[in-house]
Amino acid sequence: SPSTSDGPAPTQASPDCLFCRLVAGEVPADRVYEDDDVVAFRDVNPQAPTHVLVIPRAHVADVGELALQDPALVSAVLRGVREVARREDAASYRLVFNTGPDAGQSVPHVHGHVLAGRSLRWPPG
Ligand code: DGP
Repeated sequence: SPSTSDGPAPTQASPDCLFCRLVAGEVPADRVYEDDDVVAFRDVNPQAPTHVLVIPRAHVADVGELALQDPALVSAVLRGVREVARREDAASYRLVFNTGPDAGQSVPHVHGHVLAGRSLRWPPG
């Protein structure tokens, strides 16, 4: 395996993972898009008029691990992001993958934040 992760294989749901439970329907979510590979749902604590999280159904800790373990799934996540932006009628949006605790990653299941619907400042806090 090219992975250095100690975590589970990317196709196995992790029973203690909040976002795996959300994918399984055990945690309610306001889904805006889903397909065979990804689920997109509104963030519970929105930071913009559009704030949607796009996640792979498979459990992978962060976007770097996803790139190592399943590059095609990175593309699937990005296509999901594009589809969310289209459905939200967002010509402009910001895509954020907080990675690691010092960057504010609080859920260790990779999630891209799609932020839109207001003017977004740079640099982010
Ligand atoms: P991060 O801090 O980058 O790991 O982002 C995690 C995001 O997940 C945070 O913005 C809040 C959101 N979140 C946490 N728990 C839930 C949940 O149960 N449902 C939904 N919809 N969002 C959640």
